Amino acid sequence: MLVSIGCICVLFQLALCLPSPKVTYNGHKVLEILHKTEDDFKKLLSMELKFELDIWKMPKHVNDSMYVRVGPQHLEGFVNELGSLNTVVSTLVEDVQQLIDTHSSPRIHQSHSNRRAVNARSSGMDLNSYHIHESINNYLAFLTTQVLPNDVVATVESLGTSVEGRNVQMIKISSPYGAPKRGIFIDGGIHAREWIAPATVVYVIEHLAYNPKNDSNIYSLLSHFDVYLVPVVNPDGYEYTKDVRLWRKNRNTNSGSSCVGVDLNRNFPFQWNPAVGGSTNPCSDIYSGSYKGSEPETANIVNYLLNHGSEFDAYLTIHSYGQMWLYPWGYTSALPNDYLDLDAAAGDAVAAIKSLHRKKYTIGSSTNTLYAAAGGSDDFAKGGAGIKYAYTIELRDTGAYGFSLPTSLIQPTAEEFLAGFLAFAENIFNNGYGK
Ligand code: 0X9
Ligand code: ZN
Repeated sequence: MLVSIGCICVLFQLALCLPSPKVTYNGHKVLEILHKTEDDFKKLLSMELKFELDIWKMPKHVNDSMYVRVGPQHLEGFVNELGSLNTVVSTLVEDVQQLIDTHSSPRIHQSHSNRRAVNARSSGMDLNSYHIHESINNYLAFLTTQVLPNDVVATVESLGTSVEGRNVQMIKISSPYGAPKRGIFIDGGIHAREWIAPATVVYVIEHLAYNPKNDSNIYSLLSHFDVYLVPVVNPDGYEYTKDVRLWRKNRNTNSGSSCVGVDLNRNFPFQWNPAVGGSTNPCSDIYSGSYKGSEPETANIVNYLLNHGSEFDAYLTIHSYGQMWLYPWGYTSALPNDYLDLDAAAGDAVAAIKSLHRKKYTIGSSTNTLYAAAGGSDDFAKGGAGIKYAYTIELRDTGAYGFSLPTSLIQPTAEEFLAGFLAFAENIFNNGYGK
């Protein structure tokens, strides 16, 4: 009996307690596929589950390129089936694992003790590395204990927990002068593998808190708005990418399926519809969930925005990659009534981005610029929570490194985003928003 209990424990541990084995992508290729007809595109999409395709970039129209990761076990079958369609196929990435190994550094755990080198204009947080979730939360807590320059105040609030019980923390950065002010909400890390998103939010937090370059635009931002930032919306997925680098969804179990996870950016409860750019299949990377707003990580943001949306003028959700500044709607090709306001503010943002490192960001509604996908957080922020200026920002790059953006590119990517954000905030302030 004792032996069998022991066995059960071992089995239990194997199933639930041991760290998941590392997944590698040896022999996985990213193919660039050009299709000639809408019908061929539909057939291509219908192959997603059969060949376990991971779509890295959707085409905007016929003859635009689609990037697809495919494993070695499916390569031949997939390419054969493509042969029956009218497509042009070329190889974009020869070996995905090599790309990951060459360009992506592991995330680091930076404790308080190695943040000792703080001075009046820095917390000592390493802004040139990717950090694990715990380090990011510790960093937020640390900021609340600091006396910050310009009387800036940092406060932290938990928006709730994830499926696996991690705390989803939000930090508010504000200047006490002229309070109360209108808010701007920024989040990152809805998609687990987009590491540059949390890294960029951390960069923005550090710069708003300490203003290390004594930037008058930051000073003016904080005299017009309070800024609320959530660096990691999907902490379970983010942690899981330590072992499965290209994981996108959260880590919820799905009843009746052995496949794990929901795409949080298909799960938001505004015009939720798996048939529009999502999926009803739990094994899909774009699974929309079993009902709208089903996921705790979605509910954390939804509840906060429903309770506080009327205090916010803007919602910015940071993703990667593609270099785009997108506004609603994602569920339809129709445009919001006030889209010209959103377009103009995005225009100022991308102009500021370009002037820093010459990087071009595309502007437009997400359906018309990228693809239709219902249940996104941006659509919810605007349509569900009534926040006027709602955007998805797809950071660098345009595909050379994709999700494996080297650490040397964190700083330029984040600093150009910050420049864009400051120009954006100035635009909306000049249009009568904010304080
Ligand atoms: O597909 C997405 O969720 C976003 N792109 S990503 O490559 N980061 O996955 C774009 C979302 C745009 N917004 C909506 N469709 N609502
Ligand atoms: Zn994303």
